[in-house]
Amino acid sequence: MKRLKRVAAIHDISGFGKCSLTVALPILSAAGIETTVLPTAVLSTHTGGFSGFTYRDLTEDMAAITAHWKSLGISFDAIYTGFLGSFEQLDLVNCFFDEFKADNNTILVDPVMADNGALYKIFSPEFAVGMRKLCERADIIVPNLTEAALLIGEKYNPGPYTEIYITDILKKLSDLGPKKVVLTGVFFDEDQLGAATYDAIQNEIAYTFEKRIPGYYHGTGDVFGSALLSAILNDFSLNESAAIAVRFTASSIQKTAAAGTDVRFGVNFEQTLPELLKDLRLI
Ligand code: PXL
Repeated sequence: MKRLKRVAAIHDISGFGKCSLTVALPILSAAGIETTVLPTAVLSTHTGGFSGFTYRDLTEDMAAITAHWKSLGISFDAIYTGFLGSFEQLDLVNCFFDEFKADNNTILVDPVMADNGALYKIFSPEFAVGMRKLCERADIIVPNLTEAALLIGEKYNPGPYTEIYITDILKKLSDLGPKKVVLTGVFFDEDQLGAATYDAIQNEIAYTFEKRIPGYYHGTGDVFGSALLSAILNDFSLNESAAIAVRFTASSIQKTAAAGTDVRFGVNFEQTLPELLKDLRLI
């Protein structure tokens, strides 16, 4: 029996409204990956559409948690960062990379900060600059098109896109540092939606699409990122991993839409996990 691969997942815990650690932990665990969690904040709900949410910033705990893990001599096969709760946390995550980055592990940064052409209300434009610095150190980044525009300092384009446009964005994102880029929210026509991947070492661009389901479902970026990392750590190539993650996310949204669930509540990834495990050839 081989040892389990281990991920450090650095995201918030939003108690209600499935996203961040409440999806990363179950998805990665189901995919046979040991998941160590470094919570960045504890909220009663995510910030996308609920008013009056509570917010406990855990910035003060992060350095001590990092130091304790270092003292234990543990290592990680991947470091997966998502929603960061404060500007200072960008520096703390940089320090985490200093401590735990190795030649044989992968840093995956999901630069969670914006969607639909706008920065999330709780973030300042300086946060986007700091997030760019974090992306420079990543092996893989997973921005949506709004985040991509902020990272490369271009105006947001709402689409539909062309291959020429997407190729340009992918290459500019990779020029920041990461050798692998997965761009989400890509579509060439209104009926489909998916992701584009760029592997700068192989000089390979690939696309993967599923039928678009109307509506804006919260937490889908985290469902996608967690499934992507699950596939990468199960030794699938970048474009195979993106295809698996697009399928998993679309199928989770489809079940949620069929049930008529409030789009703020998160998607039904739970009953889609068997499909993911089949795609990963784990069952
Ligand atoms: O899914 C991204 C995300 C994660 N965590 C929190 C959020 C959001 C998006 O709005 O508010 C707290």
